[in-house]
Amino acid sequence: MRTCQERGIETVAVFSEVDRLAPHVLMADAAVAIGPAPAAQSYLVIDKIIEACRQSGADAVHPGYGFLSENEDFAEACAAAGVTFIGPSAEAMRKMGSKTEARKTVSAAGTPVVPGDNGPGGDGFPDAEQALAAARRIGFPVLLKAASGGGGKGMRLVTAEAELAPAFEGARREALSAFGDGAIYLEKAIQRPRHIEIQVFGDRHGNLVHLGERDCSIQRRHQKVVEEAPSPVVSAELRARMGAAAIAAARAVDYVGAGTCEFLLGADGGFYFLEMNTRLQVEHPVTELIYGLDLVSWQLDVAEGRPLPLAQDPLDARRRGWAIECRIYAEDPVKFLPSPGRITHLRVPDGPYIRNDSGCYEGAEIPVHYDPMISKLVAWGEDRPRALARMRRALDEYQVRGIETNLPFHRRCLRHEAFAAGDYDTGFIGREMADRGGDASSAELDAAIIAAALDAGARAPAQVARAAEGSSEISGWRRALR
Ligand code: MV4
Repeated sequence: MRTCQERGIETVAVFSEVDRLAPHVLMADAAVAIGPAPAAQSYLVIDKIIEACRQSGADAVHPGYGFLSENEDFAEACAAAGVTFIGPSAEAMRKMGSKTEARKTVSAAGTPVVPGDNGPGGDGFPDAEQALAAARRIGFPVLLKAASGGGGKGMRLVTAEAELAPAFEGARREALSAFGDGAIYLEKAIQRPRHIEIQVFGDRHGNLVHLGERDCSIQRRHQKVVEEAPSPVVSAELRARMGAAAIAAARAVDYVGAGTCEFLLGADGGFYFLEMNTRLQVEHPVTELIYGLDLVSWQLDVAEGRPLPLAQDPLDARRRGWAIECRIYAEDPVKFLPSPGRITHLRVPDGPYIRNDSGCYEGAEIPVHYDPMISKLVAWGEDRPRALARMRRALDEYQVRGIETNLPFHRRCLRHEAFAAGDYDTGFIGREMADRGGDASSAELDAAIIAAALDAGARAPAQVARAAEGSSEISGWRRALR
């Protein structure tokens, strides 16, 4: 919506009953109610979104990150209604939506995929017996994966022959209930991988470029928590090879718009295509910051039929510095359980090269119905140590009261020796951060702030008093302590 405002384009929000006062509704020029809080009765109902377009006269839809953003039926419904879907073709989404189809398509284009077996018919194994025979050929450990999967659902690690049959049945049941498709295929399990994804962009004139990688290895239960660009372990030479592999994968489906190719990077330096996300992703700001670009603006350019604003060489020349994103979740920092409720106090960090993409404000009610992410805090620096120092400072500035957040987790993670050294993989949180969520509870943090203020006051009472005098910037607790 900010990008649209800058370009002189009017915006329309859609909202459910609990989102009447959500930031996106307040920001839009107009808003249309689409039903009750459960997404299945509002944000996921294709006909309601199309009807909102008709009512408001919207000529394009930006599908965001979740909900219908990778739904090919929605893209087709938009086309049928004469509304531009800001994204790739329904056909590209369909091919990449099936993991077995994607593996087949991109490996034919020369993109390396994890060694594995899609099954006798190319779309999963009919039974555990045939899967076992394939697993013996590939070599243990193997992963059973759902053909319609993603996000780890319907995925099982199998380390020995005897485990395969029960794991196969479990994976099939889970995949069937989650995706309505029980097709299961096999991959060799890559040990301690890093999750490296490549941002790609295509236009309707056959141009395709990449915008480097993001390292998203800091995850918990397949939910990303910290992302950075570039990756601490990707050299310019590896970036060029992974970029070329991602472009080849995108070209194989005539990709148009913003997309991301996910790769596993093994400890031995080998990389393997996992899947392609056919949308702009949550973590795109880290890419925007190191390239100095607005990727939503690029999406609008492409949707309007314009060529990509920059070719590969000038893009490569723009890269500068380092960016880190911390996803701030409304959740208990130790147990990682959602913590909905009202935000009674909010102080958002600020200062040079800090960006806070937020979905909330002081007084806002965090609903139970949706993803508990309340903001994305992003910091840029000339190099990684400076980006890290800036993020640590910003995290210390961030105050949220009324709900629990994972801020203590982030404060501890960003100070962890291995993270600071760039030495981490997808198992980092489970191994290094499992014991406790963060550095302190919010009560302990309050106590520390008060102790520090008392200490500062004891050492230099005159300066503290002078600073507090008539200053609107001095916060309440400091004034109270005078
Ligand atoms: C893998 C893997 C190791 N080997 N595939 C997890 C979600 C889905 N997108 C793919 N996932 C994985 N696939 C092979 N052949 C390890 C994971 C994985 C993972 C990947 C990226 C980020 C975090 C992860 C956490 C656990 C497992």
